[in-house]
Amino acid sequence: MQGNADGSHVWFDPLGLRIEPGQTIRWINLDPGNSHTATAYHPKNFERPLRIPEGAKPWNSDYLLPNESFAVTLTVEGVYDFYCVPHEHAGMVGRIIVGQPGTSPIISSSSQPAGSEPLPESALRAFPPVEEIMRRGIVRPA
Ligand SMILES: [Cu+2]
Repeated sequence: MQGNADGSHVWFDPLGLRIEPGQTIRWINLDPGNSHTATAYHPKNFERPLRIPEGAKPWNSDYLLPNESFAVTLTVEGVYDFYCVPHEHAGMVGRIIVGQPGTSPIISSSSQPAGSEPLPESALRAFPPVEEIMRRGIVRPA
């Protein structure tokens, strides 16, 4: 988690990452001036659309102060999209692929659960393409 000095720009770095099943991801807030979250898109997190594999456990780091960190171990294969609660509209989102992308909700473009708040355009634009993550393994912000 990163941000510039006046807080006008915030981001995840890397914003796309490919891992093997069973590996652990750790987010560290390296932004000295802001709190951030790493929150899975899942109905259990504020009734957001499902954008992690069926059967995978959602996570929500809650607010991390500077230098705090949060980790999850991901075992179910597929594509996981996550966001920062206060900065989703600033496009602060990220994507992890565990193993093969398979038939994840974002791939099969299943319909939105009723009552869920759709993603803002700024967030949708920020996800690196699945093919790019598969090809490069890691995608850093431009
Ligand atoms: Cu943030």
